[in-house]
Amino acid sequence: MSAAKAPLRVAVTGAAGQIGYSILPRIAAGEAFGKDQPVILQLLELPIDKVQEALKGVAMELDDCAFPLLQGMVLSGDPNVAFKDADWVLLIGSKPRGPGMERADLLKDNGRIFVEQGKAIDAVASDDARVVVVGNPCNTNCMIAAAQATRLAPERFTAMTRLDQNRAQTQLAQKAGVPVSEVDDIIIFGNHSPTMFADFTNATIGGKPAREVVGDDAWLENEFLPTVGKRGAAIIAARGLSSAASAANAAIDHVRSLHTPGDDIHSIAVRSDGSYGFDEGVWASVPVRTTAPGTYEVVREGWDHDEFAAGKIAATNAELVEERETVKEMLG
Ligand code: NAX
Repeated sequence: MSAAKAPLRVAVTGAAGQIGYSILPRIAAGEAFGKDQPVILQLLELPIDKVQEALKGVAMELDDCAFPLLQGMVLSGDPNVAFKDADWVLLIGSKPRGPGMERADLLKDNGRIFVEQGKAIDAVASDDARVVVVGNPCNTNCMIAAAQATRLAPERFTAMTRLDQNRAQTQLAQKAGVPVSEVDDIIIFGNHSPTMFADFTNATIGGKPAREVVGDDAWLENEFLPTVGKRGAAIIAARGLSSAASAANAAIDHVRSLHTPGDDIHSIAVRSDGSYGFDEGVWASVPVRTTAPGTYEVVREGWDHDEFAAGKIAATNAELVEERETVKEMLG
């Protein structure tokens, strides 16, 4: 029998929030890192008594699940404690956009959180740490955190667009009347915002071009794209709360895909090297393949873009460049 694996230290911020509540039991059950990989959860929440008390309640429930892989928990209001020696850091916690709040204000408010947390990652996380940003605006927050953590290569910082990919996959499957497993190569390009481009032009359904199977370009351009891009708002309108179970599920998919080398191609926002026309240095979603646990390569072959697709990519790139400009004082 092989020796038991050493536990991975997994830090999660916003651990008493909606997504935290959905994701923690799944990590502890082995869904992200494997059924033979023990974990220690290092949970960060705001240093406010009521919130820390709620975090204790979450930890009590995790205890009550008696997960064999859960080898310990650290609860803290201090990122320098929660990120200590962390192998993976999931940055989920951030401030929600309030009524009447401008996107630029949200960028700046949340940007400050990611400056502080990026510094703490730089100071105390494992040399081999991987950082996944879910808290919005996640692409630019990821850029801010990476800018502070110069000890770690920026390629170790990724942001989540997997929920958008999953949403797009289901919309195409439902339109074609096939199971989701028939839909392949649907990749999100650009920002996690309504400007994202869910690239139906290269997707396939049952091995055939999605465009050919759907046979309705007007639907793809005028209904499919806005449905995927504005799905978060539609969930809020219907549920009265933002997506949580599906967001946690997508974060599990993101981490599992990034932790598991293989031929699968998935959407992740990574530091742009200029591929697909994105400005170098913004965090843009592109197709990636995992080459070693936590390490990816951008897939460059196979995704050709016509004029329509190139226009969509240019628009989402322009938004990412503008966001970078808005937070430029946080990047030093
Ligand atoms: P909640 O408001 O339920 O939970 C957020 C938690 O973060 C709260 O418990 C809060 O106390 C905590 N928090 C705030 N500032 C913190 C800090 N500085 N350090 C540690 N904890 C802090 O939000 P939830 O629904 O869990 O969503 C979390 C984030 O995910 C939001 O920013 C949201 O916009 C973002 N999302 C991102 C998605 C994506 O696809 N990338 C989709 C889902 C979600 O909307």
